[in-house]
Amino acid sequence: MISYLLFACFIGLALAQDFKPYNLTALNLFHNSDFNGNGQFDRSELNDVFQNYDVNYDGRVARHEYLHFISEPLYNFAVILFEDYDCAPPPDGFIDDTDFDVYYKIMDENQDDMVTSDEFVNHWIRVLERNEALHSPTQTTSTP
Ligand SMILES: [Ca+2]
Ligand SMILES: [Ca+2]
Ligand SMILES: [Ca+2]
Repeated sequence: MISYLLFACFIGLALAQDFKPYNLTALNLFHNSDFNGNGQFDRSELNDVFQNYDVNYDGRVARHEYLHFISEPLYNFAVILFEDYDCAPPPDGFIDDTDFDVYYKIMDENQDDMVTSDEFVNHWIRVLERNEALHSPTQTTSTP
């Protein structure tokens, strides 16, 4: 099975264009993450998304494994995203099933144990808006 990397999708989109409009970016991300095509983001698909980051196959994704895939323009955004994913207290620098359980609940707005496409999209719009300064292409360090 061909797994798509959550962030590889992001990077592909970033290279092609801005993340805006966020709703379209989030919808693209949903389609690339809905592996079984049932129109919902299943809990198991959260594992699928991160599977390819787990370079040494120990069932968890270390910070360096995750950041290894991220190139410079989005590095700072990726650092924040990793902290978001490492959400089961206490943060331990690894993303594993305990973190996925918590993160899935965060995405699941109405708490019915299923993340719909709308919930997925709304979640990612919020994430993109919250971190706009970290991924906006208008951010430059050049001086006039
Ligand atoms: Ca699905
Ligand atoms: Ca963790
Ligand atoms: Ca739900």
